[in-house]
Amino acid sequence: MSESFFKDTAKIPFEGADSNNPLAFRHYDATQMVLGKSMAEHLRFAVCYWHSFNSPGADIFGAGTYDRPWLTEKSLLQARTKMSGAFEFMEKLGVPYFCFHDRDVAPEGDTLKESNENLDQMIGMMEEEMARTGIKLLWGTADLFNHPRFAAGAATNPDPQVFAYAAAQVKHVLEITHRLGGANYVLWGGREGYDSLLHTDLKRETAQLGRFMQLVVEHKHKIGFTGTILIEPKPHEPTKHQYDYDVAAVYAFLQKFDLQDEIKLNVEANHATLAGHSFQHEIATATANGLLGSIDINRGDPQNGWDTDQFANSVEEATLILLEILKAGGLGNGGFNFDAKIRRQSIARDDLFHAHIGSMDVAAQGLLNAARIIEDGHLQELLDARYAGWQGDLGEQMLAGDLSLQQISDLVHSQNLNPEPVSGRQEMLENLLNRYIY
Ligand code: XUL
Ligand code: CO
Repeated sequence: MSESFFKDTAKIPFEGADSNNPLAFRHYDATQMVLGKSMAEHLRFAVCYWHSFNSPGADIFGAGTYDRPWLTEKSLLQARTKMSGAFEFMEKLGVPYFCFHDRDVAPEGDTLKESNENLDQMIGMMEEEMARTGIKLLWGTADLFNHPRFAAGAATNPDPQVFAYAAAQVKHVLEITHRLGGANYVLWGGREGYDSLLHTDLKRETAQLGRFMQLVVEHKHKIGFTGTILIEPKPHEPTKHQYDYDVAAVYAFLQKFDLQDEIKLNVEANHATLAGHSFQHEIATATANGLLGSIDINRGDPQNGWDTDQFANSVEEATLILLEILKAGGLGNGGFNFDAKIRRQSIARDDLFHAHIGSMDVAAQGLLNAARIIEDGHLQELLDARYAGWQGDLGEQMLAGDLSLQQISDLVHSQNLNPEPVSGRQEMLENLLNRYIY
């Protein structure tokens, strides 16, 4: 390994809730067992390459602010310095996984062939770093949104050559993800949407997107990749409207193209709130349909409406999402990817550590709280009691399709059914939830 970049920070220890050391975990103890699995196995944290190592800290009004010496030029030399910094960071943080786009790790060349050659060189180094540290790949993905050729979309571009170029790019990154033993492959519809319907054939573009997804799935099987293909819904930004709007829209899309058994979802917190949903809602909708694959953990800002991608810091939200995840039996192949960026003024090298430590602790608190809720079983008992009527003959027969609308109507009249309203008890339940949140 080359010269240390994060030399002032040592390996982050677990010190427990009483610790005053800001560079220690207070709740995330990788080896602590919770409901029969270690915290590390439940949470499967992944550091994201793009926000943490590729972003210079620029915003639309100003230049980069971060101390990232590997971003001064686009060269393989700098890509190597960046990669050793990235693995040093991940090793010191103690995360088991990472995620990357092709263009995060190697500079784009003048042709796709040249870009692939650059990438292959960096994947060689990545394999060595993965072997040295034991850190694994949660998912790989292709950047189909940065280059001007993708301004009008990748798969949904009006020019079939752009579709073909994007397909060739995804083929290569899917194969690399397979070679690295990646657990998943993510498709985020970066610019798969529109800015104006005046120049957009929506029907044609969504058909293009469906065919593109089918091609990816076909190739996955051809090469024997056993990871999961994931779509990451987002309602807008960068385009005015993205076709993968939210979990429900993607579910309909998957069914239309007969992909519901092939593709799952990577659900992101700030994308959920951009769509007018809570993160909990999006995860619950995904688990209800057997579609939860992985999550991108972050948060928006309640006072403004864009994708601020801040580090998650709400214990209550973490508790609610972990409750959904635990009830669904866990994330399986998925994990918690930090699709989050430190603020533009956070220019000290250790700010990256503080950001990740905080969110990892919050997720650990959420896990412990959710496990207590499940072990107590009280919330579940109240939920079961609310629907208990459906266990009776009437409920079962109606759902099983044994009764027609005529028969149901006859039954209501003959038995003189006159159901009484019952309290929903929302405030009592909210108070109960708060008793588990530490
Ligand atoms: C953008 C976003 C992406 C995907 C990967 O909002 O979330 O970083 O996670 O392409
Ligand atoms: Co994301």
